[in-house]
Amino acid sequence: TDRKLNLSLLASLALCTAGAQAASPGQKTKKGTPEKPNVVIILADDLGFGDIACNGSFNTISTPNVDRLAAQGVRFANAHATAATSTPARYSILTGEYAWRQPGTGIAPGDAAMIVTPQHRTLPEMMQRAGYATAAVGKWHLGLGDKAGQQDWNGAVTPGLKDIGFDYSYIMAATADRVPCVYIENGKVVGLDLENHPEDSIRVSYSEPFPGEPTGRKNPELLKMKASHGHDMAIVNGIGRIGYMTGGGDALWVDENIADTITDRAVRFIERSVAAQQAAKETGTEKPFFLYFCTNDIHVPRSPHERFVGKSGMGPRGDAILQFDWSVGRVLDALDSLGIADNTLVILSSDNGPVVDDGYQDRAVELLGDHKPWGKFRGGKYSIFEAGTRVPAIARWPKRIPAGKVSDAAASQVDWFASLAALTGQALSEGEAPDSRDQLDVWLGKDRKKGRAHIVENAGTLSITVDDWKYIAPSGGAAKDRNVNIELGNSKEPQLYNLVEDMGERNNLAARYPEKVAELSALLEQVRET
Ligand code: NG6
Ligand code: CA
Repeated sequence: TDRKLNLSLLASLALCTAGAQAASPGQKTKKGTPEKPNVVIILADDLGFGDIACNGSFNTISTPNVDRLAAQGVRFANAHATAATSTPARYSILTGEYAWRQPGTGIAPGDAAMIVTPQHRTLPEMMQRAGYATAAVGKWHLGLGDKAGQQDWNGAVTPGLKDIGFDYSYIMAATADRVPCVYIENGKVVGLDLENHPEDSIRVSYSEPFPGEPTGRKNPELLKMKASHGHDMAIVNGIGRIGYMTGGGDALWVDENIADTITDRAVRFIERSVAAQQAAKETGTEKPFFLYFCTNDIHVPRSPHERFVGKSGMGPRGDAILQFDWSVGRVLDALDSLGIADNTLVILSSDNGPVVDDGYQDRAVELLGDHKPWGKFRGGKYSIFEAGTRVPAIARWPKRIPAGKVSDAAASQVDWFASLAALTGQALSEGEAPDSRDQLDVWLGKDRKKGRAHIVENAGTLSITVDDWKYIAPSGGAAKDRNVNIELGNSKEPQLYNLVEDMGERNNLAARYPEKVAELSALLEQVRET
């Protein structure tokens, strides 16, 4: 029977991976044309499953806006990023492909060349095909330009986001802890005035310090927040960063204002899009909009605006969660006041799981108290254990999604591409979004039990989960990252967990159920090879 099961599993896998998939007809209106709601993705950074109140943390954190979204939509209990760090997780969202298929998709430096390139077929391009106006705002972390280290930060940073499907972009190149510490709007650094201040010319290096410039390593006395590990190169705004830079002048960001600045740009894009829709109504040419809004919160360095400081009782990490929630509230309020909330699909999630000390002395560990960023799961950011990729996820579309439901369906961010294609009636061509599946029923909260056939997670190794069972492939990596105090889940032995009986992944059942291990490792091999 095991062999039979094995074969039927493989057969069903073959079925669901066979060739290019035709998009399902999607949501049809009575006239038979697909519905095209506005779509807003809000992607948090490093926000853990347990970091939002509605996921069971009401006693330790307050996230009223996120909770409101959940109460008006469907909240996912088993949704996953495809990877336990940012760059690969975001790669999968935008390309519909598992990042582990492509070399060079690990955590990117701030001077990386584009990782999602103009050659890729991307989610925003597909949305443009469907007639959407598209924008990316906030954290990017997928590289810019076509040569690493060769970007012209003082001129046009190109190729850039407009070449992969975003009509408008207002981004941070990588992360807040990586240089260059400037905003880039449509390929140009914002606020750089080289005519009057040629000395502000920006230079960036990830190998050599610039002579005469202070660094976190040499000049700790200049720091307002000290590093706990790494983050000892350039000093910008009194904070040590990864990588060296000089110049920037007034274009340099102030960490305390990042949430305000980027949330503002997100809201302005929504307002502009709605104004354009109204103007185009007469001619019947109005475009829905697609906004990919990536917050900087709650990534390090956590430096929330002073109005959040001290408000969570957990120090900057908790305060940054409050700030994230505020950003969510501003977007929701904008949708309400423009009268478009009812026909806007909002999907909220996080790029990977939580980390407490990620390299700065911000007292996150000391002040954590009873708060459990990872919920009931083991591990965290960087880990192949569940907390690495099991992330908060909420979808709201009042017109179509039932309110206040919880979904246990197996869901993955890699499916946003094919599901949104199905929604908007776009066929996917051969090789487009190869790992993405039409899981629209899951993301619209109709299927709240089953979901996709399997979940593949990616950290130092790969894991695959089918129904109750999770298999982690053996690997030689470290069992624990001592700097961040996270169990990475690597082991030279195969691991098998029953996530229903043991969601904390404590009892490795691999030795007891060798057939299950064989079945799941064969399935993982099959996924690897397709
Ligand atoms: C690590 C950084 C960490 C964070 C992470 C990327 C050090 C010591 N640690 O290398 O602070 O920036 O990269 O996080 O430099 S992610 O969420 O963008 O993937
Ligand atoms: Ca992240």
